[in-house]
Amino acid sequence: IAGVPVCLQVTPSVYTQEMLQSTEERLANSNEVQPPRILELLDMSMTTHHKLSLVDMDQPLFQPFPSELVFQNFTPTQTYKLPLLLLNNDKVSRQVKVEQQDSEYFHVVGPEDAGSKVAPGLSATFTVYFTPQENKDYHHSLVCVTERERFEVPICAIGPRAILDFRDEFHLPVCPVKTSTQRTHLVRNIGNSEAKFTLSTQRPFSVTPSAGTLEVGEGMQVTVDFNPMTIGDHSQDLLLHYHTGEDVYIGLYGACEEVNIQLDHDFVLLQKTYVSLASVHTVSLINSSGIPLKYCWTTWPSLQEEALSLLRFKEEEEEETERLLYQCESDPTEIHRLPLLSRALQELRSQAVKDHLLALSHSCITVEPAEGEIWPNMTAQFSIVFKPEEAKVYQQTIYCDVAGRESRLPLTIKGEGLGPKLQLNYDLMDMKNIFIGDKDNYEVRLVNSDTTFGRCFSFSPEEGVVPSGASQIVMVTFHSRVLGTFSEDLLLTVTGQPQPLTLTFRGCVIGPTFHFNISEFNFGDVAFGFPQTLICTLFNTSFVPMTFALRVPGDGSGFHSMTCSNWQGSNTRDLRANPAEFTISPTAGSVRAMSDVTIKLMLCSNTVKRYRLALVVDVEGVGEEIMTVPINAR
Ligand SMILES: *[C@@H]1O[C@H](CO)[C@@H](O)[C@H](O)[C@H]1NC(C)=O
Ligand SMILES: *[C@@H]1O[C@H](CO)[C@@H](O)[C@H](O)[C@H]1NC(C)=O
Ligand SMILES: *[C@@H]1O[C@H](CO)[C@@H](O)[C@H](O)[C@H]1NC(C)=O
Ligand SMILES: CC(=O)N[C@H]1CO[C@H](CO)[C@@H](O)[C@@H]1O
Repeated sequence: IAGVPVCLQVTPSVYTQEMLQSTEERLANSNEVQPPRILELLDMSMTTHHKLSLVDMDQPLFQPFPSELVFQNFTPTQTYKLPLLLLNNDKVSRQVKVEQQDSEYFHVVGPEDAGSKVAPGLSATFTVYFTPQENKDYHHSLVCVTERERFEVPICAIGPRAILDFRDEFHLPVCPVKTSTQRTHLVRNIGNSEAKFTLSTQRPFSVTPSAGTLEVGEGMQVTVDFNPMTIGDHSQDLLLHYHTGEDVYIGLYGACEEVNIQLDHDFVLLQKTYVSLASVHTVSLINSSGIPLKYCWTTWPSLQEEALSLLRFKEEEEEETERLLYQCESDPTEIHRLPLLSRALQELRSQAVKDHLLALSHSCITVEPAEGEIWPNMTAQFSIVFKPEEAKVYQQTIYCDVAGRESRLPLTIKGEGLGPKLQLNYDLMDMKNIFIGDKDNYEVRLVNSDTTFGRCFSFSPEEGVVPSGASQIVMVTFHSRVLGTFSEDLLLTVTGQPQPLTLTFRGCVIGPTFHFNISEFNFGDVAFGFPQTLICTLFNTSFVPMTFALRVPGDGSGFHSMTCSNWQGSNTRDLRANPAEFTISPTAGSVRAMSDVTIKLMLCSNTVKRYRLALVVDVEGVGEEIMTVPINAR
């Protein structure tokens, strides 16, 4: 950028000094020599017979001095002049001239002996005149022609400039790590133009304001903040950029140290604690500093790991979003779900950020308060609350991220959860024989409680809470619809007790018991065609009602020879019908528990023969032919 001093990285004092110099002072102070820009190489055979030169091709035969002509602090309409020396760098005499360029403001006057050769090591002196019309920047360039090349010498006239009187260096107060210090400086515009500028720097420094405008003579406060995350010396440049193009660099320096703040313990052994109960232990964070310090408990050992894990979460989230988009591409009807899902993802993310702070509050070991500030001369007390959910050993390391300490302070916590000491008052119940369909109730006394399920067992209550030292009666009901022996383990699950308690029930499910008051039906000799009836009683000796059916297998299945008076008729109707000869009353029925029923069995013989049959009893739900009673007749 035109007008920028040759040395680009200037400090405020160098800039101020340069800007306040007169054109002559500036010239007197500029001693840097830079090779000019070569515009064109010429054919030397046209101009000279010394076609060889010792000067490198990337350098012109003549070196201009100064390398750049700078006019500054000028007044319009006055004329200023600067000498331009062109030094012959070659070992032979060479010619040089300055091409006259059209310019209202710049004018070059050559030496008296213009056109003659310049001896090696000597220089031709030109004078450049500058007559400005306004107080502003001017740019121009002179073109010098030697026997070998044309090169350019820039001229610039620096108009009014703003100058902010920054110091060259800002030294910030020593800062405890992860805290911040600041320094404010009043800067004034001591230049002769309005200042429009920007200020920028890099961490751990920051600056306010980041941009501003200052009229000539006005001042404003500029504050530099120092917020180091690591101990040691820190330095950065504060870049002041003027809208006229100049950059000025101000050095920022700060030292960062740790303060004496620590936990009173780095290991805590908690009391053994019963599941569902809580124990509390206190740890202290002891200050030794005179400033308030912020702290926060976390499960991440370092900022790096924290950042990594959040990054990983973010990646997962992006993958999920990509998956959804892909899904929407393949199934456009899914698109309406997208806003919904992205909202769900957002919630998930904010939850993750929350978890980062409250990570501890979800676990069995919590710290309260999880974040806050310790005031000077105070000790922060933290309650480590241990609420085990299982009977096991818990061990966890948590970290206190506190300002004033670079690394997070670890605290290892160990605790043991104790399960409830629950006992059953018996662990085996022999139920012996149980009638099918019967309901049996048993009382289980538990010295603390909770329950589980068995196939035919039901419980009351199914679950509950047993205060320590108390007992709870659990009613176990057994109701079976199938026969057979069984041995069933009932498991009692106790919250916090790793192994369930086992209570074994065993027994045998049997059918109803019953009997008749006779051992056989003996009709003896019966007359053909004359009905004869025997009466007996069916006793139910069980505690459940019984539904029965009675029949005589082998009896005729055809038309019933009900009465002997009908006999002749029926005989003539169907002799080959093989009619039923036995009539049972009732053929089926139900006997209440501990009850009886009277059974009538009538034989109306239809054949001349000896009867050796039986009355059989079927019992519903149990089986057929559970009992047989022999029938004899002739
Ligand atoms: C920090 O707090 C403790 C406890 O209140 C106090 O004894 C100590 O003096 C404080 N530290 C300093 C440096 O004042
Ligand atoms: C801390 O305590 C010390 C001793 O009691 C006292 O001299 C000092 O002023 C206190 N500092 C603050 C910031 O309160
Ligand atoms: C069986 O019971 C029936 C009806 O109650 C009765 O008539 C009969 O005498 C009883 N028989 C015997 C052997 O007790
Ligand atoms: C074994 C038993 O108690 N059986 C009973 C069946 O029912 C009759 C009638 O009520 C009783 O007399 C029996 O004692």
